[in-house]
Amino acid sequence: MKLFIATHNAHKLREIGEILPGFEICADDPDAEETAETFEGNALIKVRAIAARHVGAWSMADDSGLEVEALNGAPGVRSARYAGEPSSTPANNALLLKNLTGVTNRAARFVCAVALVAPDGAEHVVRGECPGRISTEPSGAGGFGYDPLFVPTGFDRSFADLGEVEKNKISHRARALAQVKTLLLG
Ligand code: ITT
Repeated sequence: MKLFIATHNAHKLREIGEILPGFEICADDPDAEETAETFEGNALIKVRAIAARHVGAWSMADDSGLEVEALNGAPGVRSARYAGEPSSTPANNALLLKNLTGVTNRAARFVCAVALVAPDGAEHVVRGECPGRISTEPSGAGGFGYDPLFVPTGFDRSFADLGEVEKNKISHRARALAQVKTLLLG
Protein backbone atom coordinates (compact mmCIF):
# COMPACT_ATOMS: atom_id res chain seq x y z
CA MET A 1 0.00 0.00 0.00
CA LYS A 2 1.30 3.45 -0.95
CA LEU A 3 1.66 6.03 1.83
CA PHE A 4 2.51 9.67 1.07
CA ILE A 5 4.36 11.37 3.95
CA ALA A 6 4.40 15.16 4.35
CA THR A 7 7.92 15.75 5.66
CA HIS A 8 11.34 17.27 4.96
CA ASN A 9 12.90 15.26 7.79
CA ALA A 10 14.86 12.27 6.41
CA HIS A 11 15.33 10.81 9.93
CA LYS A 12 11.59 10.70 10.56
CA LEU A 13 11.00 9.19 7.14
CA ARG A 14 13.52 6.45 7.85
CA GLU A 15 11.93 5.64 11.23
CA ILE A 16 8.45 5.56 9.69
CA GLY A 17 9.70 3.12 7.06
CA GLU A 18 11.27 0.89 9.74
CA ILE A 19 8.16 0.95 11.95
CA LEU A 20 5.75 0.35 9.04
CA PRO A 21 7.47 -2.32 6.93
CA GLY A 22 5.53 -3.47 3.90
CA PHE A 23 4.17 -0.02 3.03
CA GLU A 24 5.47 1.93 0.07
CA ILE A 25 6.64 5.16 1.71
CA CYS A 26 6.81 8.25 -0.55
CA ALA A 27 7.96 11.64 0.78
CA ASP A 28 6.20 14.83 -0.36
CA ASP A 29 7.15 18.40 0.59
CA PRO A 30 4.29 20.01 2.56
CA ASP A 31 5.70 23.55 2.10
CA ALA A 32 3.28 24.81 4.76
CA GLU A 33 3.85 27.03 7.79
CA GLU A 34 3.31 25.21 11.08
CA THR A 35 1.23 27.88 12.82
CA ALA A 36 -0.87 25.75 15.19
CA GLU A 37 -0.30 25.64 18.96
CA THR A 38 -0.75 21.85 19.16
CA PHE A 39 1.06 18.87 17.59
CA GLU A 40 -2.29 17.64 16.24
CA GLY A 41 -3.02 21.02 14.61
CA ASN A 42 0.38 21.16 12.92
CA ALA A 43 0.13 17.55 11.72
CA LEU A 44 -3.22 18.41 10.10
CA ILE A 45 -1.75 21.54 8.43
CA LYS A 46 1.04 19.42 6.92
CA VAL A 47 -1.09 16.52 5.75
CA ARG A 48 -3.74 18.81 4.22
CA ALA A 49 -0.96 20.56 2.27
CA ILE A 50 -0.16 17.34 0.37
CA ALA A 51 -3.43 15.35 0.38
CA ALA A 52 -4.96 17.21 -2.59
CA ARG A 53 -2.08 15.89 -4.72
CA HIS A 54 -2.82 12.26 -3.76
CA VAL A 55 -6.59 11.86 -4.02
CA GLY A 56 -7.54 8.19 -3.73
CA ALA A 57 -4.42 7.33 -1.65
CA TRP A 58 -3.42 7.65 2.01
CA SER A 59 -1.48 10.78 3.05
CA MET A 60 0.14 11.21 6.45
CA ALA A 61 2.09 13.80 8.50
CA ASP A 62 4.03 13.49 11.77
CA ASP A 63 4.34 16.49 14.08
CA SER A 64 6.46 15.73 17.07
CA GLY A 65 8.56 17.24 19.80
CA LEU A 66 9.81 17.21 23.34
CA GLU A 67 7.90 18.52 26.37
CA VAL A 68 9.96 19.21 29.51
CA GLU A 69 8.04 19.46 32.77
CA ALA A 70 10.32 22.00 34.48
CA LEU A 71 10.11 24.25 31.38
CA ASN A 72 6.29 24.23 31.35
CA GLY A 73 6.18 21.98 28.30
CA ALA A 74 8.88 23.76 26.24
CA PRO A 75 10.30 23.27 23.65
CA GLY A 76 6.94 21.65 22.67
CA VAL A 77 5.61 22.51 19.22
CA ARG A 78 8.69 24.69 18.74
CA SER A 79 11.11 21.76 19.21
CA ALA A 80 12.63 22.01 15.72
CA ARG A 81 13.38 25.73 16.10
CA TYR A 82 13.90 26.01 19.88
CA ALA A 83 17.17 27.95 19.49
CA GLY A 84 15.86 29.98 16.51
CA GLU A 85 16.02 29.83 12.72
CA PRO A 86 17.44 28.07 10.83
CA SER A 87 16.75 24.86 12.74
CA SER A 88 19.96 23.56 14.40
CA THR A 89 20.14 20.36 16.44
CA PRO A 90 23.43 21.25 18.25
CA ALA A 91 22.05 24.70 19.16
CA ASN A 92 18.70 23.24 20.33
CA ASN A 93 20.39 20.63 22.50
CA ALA A 94 22.84 23.15 23.98
CA LEU A 95 19.98 25.54 24.83
CA LEU A 96 17.95 22.77 26.45
CA LEU A 97 20.88 21.80 28.69
CA LYS A 98 21.54 25.47 29.54
CA ASN A 99 17.88 26.05 30.48
CA LEU A 100 18.01 22.99 32.76
CA THR A 101 21.24 23.94 34.52
CA GLY A 102 20.78 23.26 38.24
CA VAL A 103 17.25 21.92 37.71
CA THR A 104 16.66 18.63 39.52
CA ASN A 105 13.27 17.80 37.96
CA ARG A 106 14.41 16.37 34.60
CA ALA A 107 11.05 14.76 33.68
CA ALA A 108 10.11 15.02 30.01
CA ARG A 109 8.16 13.26 27.31
CA PHE A 110 8.37 12.94 23.56
CA VAL A 111 5.05 13.45 21.76
CA CYS A 112 4.14 12.43 18.22
CA ALA A 113 0.84 13.39 16.56
CA VAL A 114 0.11 11.73 13.24
CA ALA A 115 -2.60 13.08 10.95
CA LEU A 116 -3.93 11.05 8.05
CA VAL A 117 -6.17 11.72 5.09
CA ALA A 118 -7.82 8.51 3.86
CA PRO A 119 -8.45 7.69 0.19
CA ASP A 120 -12.07 8.86 0.67
CA GLY A 121 -10.89 12.20 2.16
CA ALA A 122 -11.72 11.37 5.82
CA GLU A 123 -9.27 12.79 8.36
CA HIS A 124 -7.85 10.91 11.35
CA VAL A 125 -5.45 12.06 14.09
CA VAL A 126 -3.64 9.85 16.61
CA ARG A 127 -1.03 10.56 19.32
CA GLY A 128 1.81 8.59 20.87
CA GLU A 129 3.84 9.62 23.91
CA CYS A 130 7.07 8.32 25.43
CA PRO A 131 7.94 9.41 29.00
CA GLY A 132 11.51 9.84 30.19
CA ARG A 133 14.03 12.32 31.51
CA ILE A 134 16.66 14.74 30.22
CA SER A 135 20.21 13.73 31.06
CA THR A 136 22.90 16.23 32.06
CA GLU A 137 25.10 15.56 29.03
CA PRO A 138 24.60 14.14 25.53
CA SER A 139 25.38 10.48 24.90
CA GLY A 140 25.20 8.19 21.88
CA ALA A 141 25.54 8.47 18.12
CA GLY A 142 22.21 7.07 16.93
CA GLY A 143 18.88 8.75 16.22
CA PHE A 144 18.43 12.48 15.63
CA GLY A 145 17.34 15.71 17.29
CA TYR A 146 17.13 15.47 21.09
CA ASP A 147 17.84 11.70 21.15
CA PRO A 148 21.32 12.03 22.82
CA LEU A 149 19.69 13.86 25.76
CA PHE A 150 16.53 11.78 26.23
CA VAL A 151 16.54 8.72 28.51
CA PRO A 152 13.24 6.83 28.25
CA THR A 153 11.57 5.60 31.46
CA GLY A 154 12.75 2.09 32.39
CA PHE A 155 16.14 2.55 30.70
CA ASP A 156 19.45 4.06 31.81
CA ARG A 157 20.66 4.97 28.33
CA SER A 158 19.59 7.67 25.87
CA PHE A 159 17.59 7.02 22.69
CA ALA A 160 20.83 7.73 20.80
CA ASP A 161 22.62 5.03 22.85
CA LEU A 162 19.79 2.52 22.48
CA GLY A 163 19.89 2.63 18.67
CA GLU A 164 17.05 2.56 16.19
CA VAL A 165 15.81 -1.01 16.71
CA GLU A 166 15.22 -0.45 20.46
CA LYS A 167 14.01 3.13 19.99
CA ASN A 168 11.49 2.07 17.35
CA LYS A 169 9.91 -0.44 19.76
CA ILE A 170 9.06 2.12 22.47
CA SER A 171 9.17 5.61 20.98
CA HIS A 172 6.38 8.17 20.73
CA ARG A 173 6.47 7.61 16.94
CA ALA A 174 6.18 3.83 17.33
CA ARG A 175 3.18 4.29 19.67
CA ALA A 176 1.42 6.65 17.26
CA LEU A 177 2.19 4.46 14.25
CA ALA A 178 0.81 1.34 15.95
CA GLN A 179 -2.58 3.11 15.88
CA VAL A 180 -1.97 4.19 12.28
CA LYS A 181 -1.36 0.58 11.28
CA THR A 182 -4.76 -0.38 12.66
CA LEU A 183 -6.40 2.41 10.64
CA LEU A 184 -4.55 1.51 7.45
CA LEU A 185 -5.23 -2.20 7.67
CA GLY A 186 -8.72 -1.88 9.21
P1 ITT B 1 8.80 17.99 9.13
O1 ITT B 1 7.91 19.06 9.74
O2 ITT B 1 9.25 18.32 7.75
O3 ITT B 1 8.21 16.61 9.25
P2 ITT B 1 10.59 18.72 11.31
O4 ITT B 1 11.92 18.21 11.79
O5 ITT B 1 10.45 20.21 11.09
O6 ITT B 1 10.18 17.91 9.99
P3 ITT B 1 8.61 18.83 13.44
O7 ITT B 1 8.10 20.17 13.05
O8 ITT B 1 7.62 17.76 13.79
O9 ITT B 1 9.50 18.19 12.30
O10 ITT B 1 9.64 19.02 14.63
C1 ITT B 1 10.08 17.92 15.30
C2 ITT B 1 11.35 18.24 16.07
O11 ITT B 1 11.23 17.62 17.36
C3 ITT B 1 12.55 17.61 15.39
O12 ITT B 1 13.19 18.51 14.52
C4 ITT B 1 13.40 17.21 16.59
O13 ITT B 1 14.13 18.32 17.04
C5 ITT B 1 12.36 16.85 17.64
N1 ITT B 1 12.00 15.43 17.57
C6 ITT B 1 10.84 14.85 17.12
N2 ITT B 1 10.89 13.53 17.18
C7 ITT B 1 12.11 13.22 17.66
C8 ITT B 1 12.77 12.02 17.92
O14 ITT B 1 12.22 10.83 17.67
N3 ITT B 1 14.01 12.08 18.41
C9 ITT B 1 14.62 13.25 18.65
N4 ITT B 1 14.08 14.45 18.41
C10 ITT B 1 12.82 14.44 17.91
